[in-house]
Amino acid sequence: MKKEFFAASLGAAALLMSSSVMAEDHQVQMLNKDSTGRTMQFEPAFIKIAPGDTITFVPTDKTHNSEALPGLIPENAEAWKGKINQEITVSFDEAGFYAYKCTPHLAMGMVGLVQVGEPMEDLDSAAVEKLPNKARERLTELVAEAESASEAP
Ligand SMILES: [Cu+2]
Repeated sequence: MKKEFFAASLGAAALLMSSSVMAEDHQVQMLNKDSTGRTMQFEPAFIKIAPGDTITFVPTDKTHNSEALPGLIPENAEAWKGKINQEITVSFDEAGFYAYKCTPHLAMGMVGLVQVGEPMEDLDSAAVEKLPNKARERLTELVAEAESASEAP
Protein backbone atom coordinates (compact mmCIF):
# COMPACT_ATOMS: atom_id res chain seq x y z
CA MET A 1 0.00 0.00 0.00
CA LYS A 2 2.71 2.42 1.02
CA LYS A 3 4.64 1.83 -2.19
CA GLU A 4 1.62 2.61 -4.37
CA PHE A 5 1.02 5.84 -2.54
CA PHE A 6 4.61 6.84 -3.09
CA ALA A 7 4.38 6.10 -6.80
CA ALA A 8 1.20 8.15 -7.08
CA SER A 9 2.86 11.10 -5.33
CA LEU A 10 5.80 10.91 -7.69
CA GLY A 11 3.41 10.95 -10.63
CA ALA A 12 1.63 14.03 -9.29
CA ALA A 13 4.94 15.78 -8.67
CA ALA A 14 6.13 15.01 -12.19
CA LEU A 15 2.89 16.41 -13.59
CA LEU A 16 3.28 19.62 -11.60
CA MET A 17 6.86 20.06 -12.73
CA SER A 18 6.04 19.57 -16.38
CA SER A 19 3.42 22.32 -16.32
CA SER A 20 4.08 25.40 -14.24
CA VAL A 21 7.33 24.84 -12.41
CA MET A 22 9.37 23.87 -15.43
CA ALA A 23 8.89 26.97 -17.54
CA GLU A 24 11.59 26.85 -20.16
CA ASP A 25 14.11 29.52 -21.11
CA HIS A 26 14.89 29.90 -24.79
CA GLN A 27 17.73 31.85 -26.34
CA VAL A 28 17.58 34.24 -29.25
CA GLN A 29 20.86 35.65 -30.48
CA MET A 30 21.35 39.17 -31.75
CA LEU A 31 23.70 38.94 -34.73
CA ASN A 32 25.47 40.98 -37.39
CA LYS A 33 25.09 37.96 -39.65
CA ASP A 34 22.95 34.85 -39.14
CA SER A 35 23.74 31.27 -40.14
CA THR A 36 22.17 31.79 -43.59
CA GLY A 37 24.27 34.89 -44.27
CA ARG A 38 21.57 37.53 -43.72
CA THR A 39 22.90 40.66 -42.06
CA MET A 40 21.46 42.23 -38.88
CA GLN A 41 19.27 39.41 -37.64
CA PHE A 42 17.78 37.72 -34.64
CA GLU A 43 18.31 33.96 -34.66
CA PRO A 44 15.99 32.16 -34.47
CA ALA A 45 13.93 35.09 -35.77
CA PHE A 46 10.72 33.08 -35.33
CA ILE A 47 10.24 30.99 -32.25
CA LYS A 48 7.24 29.22 -30.74
CA ILE A 49 7.15 28.85 -26.97
CA ALA A 50 4.66 27.92 -24.25
CA PRO A 51 2.90 30.45 -22.01
CA GLY A 52 5.08 31.13 -18.96
CA ASP A 53 8.33 30.47 -20.82
CA THR A 54 11.08 33.06 -21.04
CA ILE A 55 13.38 34.18 -23.83
CA THR A 56 16.86 35.47 -23.19
CA PHE A 57 18.07 37.82 -25.91
CA VAL A 58 21.81 37.34 -26.13
CA PRO A 59 24.09 40.14 -27.44
CA THR A 60 26.38 37.77 -29.34
CA ASP A 61 27.35 40.70 -31.56
CA LYS A 62 27.44 44.33 -30.47
CA THR A 63 25.16 47.31 -31.15
CA HIS A 64 21.86 45.38 -30.94
CA ASN A 65 18.91 45.29 -28.55
CA SER A 66 15.44 43.80 -28.29
CA GLU A 67 12.36 45.97 -27.96
CA ALA A 68 8.66 45.13 -28.34
CA LEU A 69 7.05 46.72 -31.40
CA PRO A 70 4.20 49.08 -30.46
CA GLY A 71 0.77 47.64 -31.25
CA LEU A 72 2.28 44.28 -32.19
CA ILE A 73 2.06 42.39 -28.91
CA PRO A 74 -1.13 41.10 -27.21
CA GLU A 75 -3.26 43.78 -25.59
CA ASN A 76 -2.68 42.67 -22.01
CA ALA A 77 0.99 41.87 -22.44
CA GLU A 78 3.77 44.02 -21.06
CA ALA A 79 6.16 45.68 -23.52
CA TRP A 80 9.90 45.32 -23.00
CA LYS A 81 12.89 47.39 -24.03
CA GLY A 82 16.43 46.14 -23.72
CA LYS A 83 19.38 48.48 -23.81
CA ILE A 84 21.98 48.25 -26.56
CA ASN A 85 24.38 45.32 -25.90
CA GLN A 86 22.21 44.22 -22.95
CA GLU A 87 21.31 40.60 -22.33
CA ILE A 88 17.65 40.67 -21.36
CA THR A 89 15.28 37.91 -20.26
CA VAL A 90 11.62 38.45 -21.04
CA SER A 91 8.76 36.27 -19.81
CA PHE A 92 5.76 35.60 -22.00
CA ASP A 93 2.58 34.78 -20.12
CA GLU A 94 -0.21 35.77 -22.53
CA ALA A 95 -0.88 33.57 -25.54
CA GLY A 96 -0.46 35.47 -28.78
CA PHE A 97 1.98 36.88 -31.31
CA TYR A 98 4.73 39.24 -30.17
CA ALA A 99 6.74 41.16 -32.74
CA TYR A 100 9.88 42.99 -31.69
CA LYS A 101 12.73 44.95 -33.17
CA CYS A 102 16.31 45.90 -32.75
CA THR A 103 15.89 49.65 -32.34
CA PRO A 104 18.91 50.83 -34.40
CA HIS A 105 18.39 48.25 -37.17
CA LEU A 106 14.62 48.30 -37.64
CA ALA A 107 14.95 49.92 -41.05
CA MET A 108 17.38 47.16 -42.07
CA GLY A 109 14.75 44.55 -41.28
CA MET A 110 16.04 43.42 -37.90
CA VAL A 111 12.77 42.16 -36.41
CA GLY A 112 11.65 38.97 -34.73
CA LEU A 113 8.44 37.11 -33.96
CA VAL A 114 7.46 35.06 -30.93
CA GLN A 115 4.42 32.80 -30.92
CA VAL A 116 3.20 31.99 -27.42
CA GLY A 117 0.84 29.04 -27.23
CA GLU A 118 -2.10 29.16 -29.62
CA PRO A 119 -2.90 32.80 -30.46
CA MET A 120 -6.53 33.86 -30.76
CA GLU A 121 -5.67 36.81 -32.98
CA ASP A 122 -3.31 37.66 -35.82
CA LEU A 123 -0.91 40.59 -35.64
CA ASP A 124 -2.60 43.95 -36.19
CA SER A 125 -2.15 44.45 -39.93
CA ALA A 126 -2.48 48.24 -39.66
CA ALA A 127 0.50 48.32 -37.27
CA VAL A 128 2.46 46.02 -39.60
CA GLU A 129 1.73 48.37 -42.52
CA LYS A 130 3.35 51.26 -40.64
CA LEU A 131 6.73 49.51 -40.41
CA PRO A 132 9.63 50.47 -42.68
CA ASN A 133 9.68 48.37 -45.88
CA LYS A 134 12.41 45.92 -44.94
CA ALA A 135 11.00 45.37 -41.45
CA ARG A 136 7.52 44.76 -42.86
CA GLU A 137 8.86 42.30 -45.44
CA ARG A 138 10.88 40.38 -42.87
CA LEU A 139 7.98 40.25 -40.41
CA THR A 140 5.67 39.03 -43.17
CA GLU A 141 8.15 36.19 -43.85
CA LEU A 142 8.16 35.29 -40.17
CA VAL A 143 4.35 35.27 -40.00
CA ALA A 144 4.37 32.88 -42.98
CA GLU A 145 6.86 30.70 -41.10
CA ALA A 146 4.53 30.66 -38.09
CA GLU A 147 1.60 29.68 -40.30
CA SER A 148 3.44 26.84 -42.00
CA ALA A 149 4.68 25.60 -38.60
CA SER A 150 1.13 25.46 -37.29
CA GLU A 151 -0.09 23.61 -40.39
CA ALA A 152 2.58 20.93 -40.03
CA PRO A 153 1.17 17.61 -38.76
CU1 LIG B 1 20.51 45.30 -34.43
